Amino acid sequence: MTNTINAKPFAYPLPERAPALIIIDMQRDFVEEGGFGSSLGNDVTPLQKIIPPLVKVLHTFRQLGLPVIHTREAHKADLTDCPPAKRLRGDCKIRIGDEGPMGRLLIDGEPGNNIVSQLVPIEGEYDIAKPGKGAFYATSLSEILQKEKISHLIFAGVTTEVCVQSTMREANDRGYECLLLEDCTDSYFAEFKQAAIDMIIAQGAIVGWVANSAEVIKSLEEAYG
Ligand code: C5J
Repeated sequence: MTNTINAKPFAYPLPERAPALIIIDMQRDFVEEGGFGSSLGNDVTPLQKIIPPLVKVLHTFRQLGLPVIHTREAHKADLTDCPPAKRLRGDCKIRIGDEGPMGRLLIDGEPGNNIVSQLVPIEGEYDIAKPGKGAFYATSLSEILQKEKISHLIFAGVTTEVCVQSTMREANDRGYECLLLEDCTDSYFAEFKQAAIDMIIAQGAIVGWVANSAEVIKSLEEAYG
């Protein structure tokens, strides 16, 4: 019998070679006070509720020895990879590259650019710094997925309608079977999260599937444990 995950809009088939977990931008810049998210005027605290379920999913991937990829939205210190159009957009108190309470905003290597302590990558996991919203643009993600022979991607992270959805759409266009963990992704705007989820699963999973982390953990343990 083929293993599946109970998902929306219908069951997500699990491949023989296990899926990878791709955790988008769970960096302090987006989920802690004083980072890029709060510089845009957002309340970042609601996003922190996804950390406990995501820790459980990450633990399952690690226990089962399955691939894990972390991304960070990060620019070079000299900002040569940050188009002025991106840096100047937004009604910000401080902008990308400016000094904030956690170092320079969205700059690789600054304290605010670190993944939150509960989800820090360990040896053997990929940690991709990405200058765009989508994780395929100007990164080695395609090469990593091809090298690891990965066909299925399980998504988590922030924010649902920006970097998560951009990357899911890029992955979907490249032929990957994508599933979003509903309780392990969040937005500063609850209605945007819901709209992104609705768009992803519309028209018979036009971009991919959505499932709860408990269902995903149960199915992964059955299939690969
Ligand atoms: C944003 C992201 N929202 N990681 N970045 O600017 O979604």
